[in-house]
Amino acid sequence: MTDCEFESIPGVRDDPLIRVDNPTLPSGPLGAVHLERLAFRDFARAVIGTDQDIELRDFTIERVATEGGVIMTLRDATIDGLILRESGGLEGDFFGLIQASTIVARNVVAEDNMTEFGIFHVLGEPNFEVQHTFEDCLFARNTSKYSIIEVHGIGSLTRCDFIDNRIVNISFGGGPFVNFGARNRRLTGPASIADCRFIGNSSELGAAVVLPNSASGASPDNVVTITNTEFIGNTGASGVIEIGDPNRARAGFPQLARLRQCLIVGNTTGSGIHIGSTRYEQSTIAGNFSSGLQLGLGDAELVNTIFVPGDPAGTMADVVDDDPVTIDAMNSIVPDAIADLPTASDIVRLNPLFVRDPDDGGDGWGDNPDTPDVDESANDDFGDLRPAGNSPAIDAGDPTLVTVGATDLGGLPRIADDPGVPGDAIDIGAYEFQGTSCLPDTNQDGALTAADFNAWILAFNERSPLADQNRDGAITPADFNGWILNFNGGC
Ligand SMILES: [Ca+2]
Ligand SMILES: [Ca+2]
Ligand SMILES: [Ca+2]
Ligand SMILES: [Ca+2]
Repeated sequence: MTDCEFESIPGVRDDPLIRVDNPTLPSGPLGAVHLERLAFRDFARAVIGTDQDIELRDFTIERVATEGGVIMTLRDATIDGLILRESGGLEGDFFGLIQASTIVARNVVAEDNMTEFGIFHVLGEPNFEVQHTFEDCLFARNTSKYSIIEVHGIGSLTRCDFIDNRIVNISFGGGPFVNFGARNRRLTGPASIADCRFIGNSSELGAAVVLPNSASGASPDNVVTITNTEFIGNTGASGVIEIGDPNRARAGFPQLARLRQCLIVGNTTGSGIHIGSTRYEQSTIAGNFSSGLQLGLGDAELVNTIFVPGDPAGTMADVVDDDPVTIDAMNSIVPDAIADLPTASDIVRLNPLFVRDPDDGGDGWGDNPDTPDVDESANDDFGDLRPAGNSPAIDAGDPTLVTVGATDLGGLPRIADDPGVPGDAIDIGAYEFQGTSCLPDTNQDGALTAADFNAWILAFNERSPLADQNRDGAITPADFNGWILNFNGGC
């Protein structure tokens, strides 16, 4: 069926508008229901119900007020081009708006919907032979009792944005925005998330991503890889990213997640990044509020990563959970002295000198629902976490981590030498500095004058990274000679 529009005033009926049943199920041959360029507006029942595979292309569904699913198949769904708006209801019994056994979805826009079990919900028992794929999707301002996407197999999520969605479940471990796993068994398969953004979402459990598993469940292959992805201003009672559990991590599954070139800023959670065991590469983590842990449940390894512990700095319980957890760090910047971190020489304990620091305005991130008269999000500034000129992050990373031709989180060249600082390595953090530093210009006015001498003394006394003229990651009297050398060398 192609090129049709269906419009109606709202009415109540049980059957879907399009229903295709194969009476020979389950043994008979199955065909696919192929539907292309169809639009459905203003109905009060499901649009499609079938026991066969469905292939949808260029679909529009608006204001379909069913409390069950909108598109339902017992078999596989392949979707390319779907606009789904202002549809659904919160009281459907165990229905996602789109339900299938296997889902491949591309070019989806889902906005302002309400649903009990999310926008995409996979039926049935976990099957790790099956891959569910989501590419080029936008999920904005949806309200759901459980995850926006819930799959029970291998999940891959590429170029998908989740913005200002709200998950209202408060009872048990459903997840907010991507839940690759079986909710009841708390089992998860391997997953990859790349080039995605999670911004301003809120949930009772993990604020952005929940991938549960258990000691009895998953295989050692179920490492989660999150690449080139931003987590900004999300709110959750538990972690902003919630993966695994610490007991499994410590019992021989040393690495449950690898975060590569990610940005995590301005999130408010009860337990930070809540992952059994994590390797952070080339990432920038700053300005997050956590009343508990900040970096993880299990071991955390930092490589080429900037980690600025967030508020409340004075009362922050831990960076990671208790022993036997360890943190290893290489070529990383962690400005504050933190008990959990080893005093390895390759951790730079200086301010990373971002272009602009994140700032919650002093009243926290996001709008506090307990103060309806005040919008505390109005003064939120998530900053600009690229390195500024003279940043200790510049050319200080381990160059073996990236391949030539790679780009940074902003899409700019990752291999970019700053001729103004020693070395030609890549930078620490998610972004690569593209300009030229002038180290002796300590007052940052673009000129080398006598005033830079007084500015160096001030920087030295304040332990500003601008004082580190010999670029050894520490501020010592030797930097005085370093400044003179650099000044005489000019810029
Ligand atoms: Ca604020
Ligand atoms: Ca560089
Ligand atoms: Ca100057
Ligand atoms: Ca120094």
